[in-house]
Amino acid sequence: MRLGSQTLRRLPPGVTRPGFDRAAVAPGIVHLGIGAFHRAHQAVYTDRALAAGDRAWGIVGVSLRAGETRDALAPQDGLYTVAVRGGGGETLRVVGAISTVLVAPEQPATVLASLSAATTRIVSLTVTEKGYCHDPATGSLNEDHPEIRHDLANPAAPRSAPGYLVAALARRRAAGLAPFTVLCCDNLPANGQTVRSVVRRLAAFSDPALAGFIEQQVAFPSTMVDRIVPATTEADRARIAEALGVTDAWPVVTEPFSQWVIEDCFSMGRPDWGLAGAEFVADVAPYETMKLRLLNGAHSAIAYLGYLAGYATVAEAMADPALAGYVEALMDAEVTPTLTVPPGADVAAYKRALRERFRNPGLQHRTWQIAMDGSQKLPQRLLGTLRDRLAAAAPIARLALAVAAWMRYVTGIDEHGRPIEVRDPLSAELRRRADAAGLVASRLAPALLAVEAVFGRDLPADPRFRDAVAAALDQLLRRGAKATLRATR
Ligand code: CS2
Repeated sequence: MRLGSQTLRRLPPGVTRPGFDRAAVAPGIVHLGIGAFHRAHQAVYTDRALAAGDRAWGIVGVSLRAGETRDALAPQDGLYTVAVRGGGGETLRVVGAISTVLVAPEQPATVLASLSAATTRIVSLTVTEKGYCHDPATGSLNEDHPEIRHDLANPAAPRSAPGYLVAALARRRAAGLAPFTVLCCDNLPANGQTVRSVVRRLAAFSDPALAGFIEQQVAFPSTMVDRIVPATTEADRARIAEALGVTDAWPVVTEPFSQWVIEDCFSMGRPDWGLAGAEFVADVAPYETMKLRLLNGAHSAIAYLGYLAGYATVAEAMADPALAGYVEALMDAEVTPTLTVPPGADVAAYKRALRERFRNPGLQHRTWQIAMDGSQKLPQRLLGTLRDRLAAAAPIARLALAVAAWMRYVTGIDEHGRPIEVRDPLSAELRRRADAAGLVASRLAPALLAVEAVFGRDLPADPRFRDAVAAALDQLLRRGAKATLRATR
């Protein structure tokens, strides 16, 4: 038997169900990128707001690529389970906020119609860093990106997330409808402004007046989103089915912690996400920098060093005292001094909680998963911190080691000579450069530092940075990650 509207009442009493009549909910949000993170984060906040009575904020999910989420959720009437795993075991909640899932490559016209509907007041996005087709080092639109080239040639039949936003905003403007709010929920720096500039730039090619309209009339609130959501495994599915008494083909597994800080500027209203703990503030920047640099910066360092050291998950890596000691020192000595602390925040407690979260034994968060798309992640997670440290003439050895571990990882060969499946939009270029340089730090480091889309021009020009990265890479190549970490703390 399958999870769905008809089987909801058969669920065991301990499972939380949607606290509202789903038939009475009208769609108000279109969400682009209906992956696990959205379903464990924003959809849960919306589910709670719907349960509190405001029924105008149902979610229409959109996949910009494959149809697997639609195929799994359609037979379940959009219902799925959020399994929260922490020290105290596992709790299950069935979320009812998502009414439909559309698959853009199969039904582009339906997606555009949905984005252009008068009832759509918010378009939110979790399309990952690379989904914005921007240059990670500068944040500006990458006009050579294959999807952007396609969308420039076919503005009314787009493929990219920015292309869909531009096409839908153009339609709304032509129809005299107010523009929706664009709510970016990806881990980009100044994510609202970044997405605004990408979308405005893309619009400017086909319609300069539309670009001006986007600049002046469309709200792009910035957000800080935080919840660790590893990819769901077969073992998760089996365990959750057992506990539910019905099959859920598409559950998500996450941690108890959840945070959402949002700049409160919405042009067509918003759900009362505050009921579920979202914080509305005037300036998200300090929250976002703290999160990107401490959590995500440490995550990427753990991913590359941990993977190289032979650890499959973050929790396993954190059980190595040398790695855990390095992470603590990285945060305390090199990241914390660069932060502007958000009002009322206790950074020491935040870091303690982070290390606890990384150790959560209930989560199987693969180092390989976090290692993905490093070219798109490094700038906001590690390189901004490095720039601040260099400007302050402060030590950077630990940050440089994380960058060197990324370099070692993208060679595609692990410490035992086995292949690494490197997933990254730049993987081919990175591999080409690494192969040409060979596993010699004095050649490999400069070859990869020359990737301008990641490092810009300033960092490779700074001898302090160049030398620190080359020295760390040399250690990694000679001694391996484990021994390097033992010597680094
Ligand atoms: C992780 C993030 O996969 C990754 O790169 O660092 O997904 C991380 O788990 C979230 O940002 C936590 O909020």
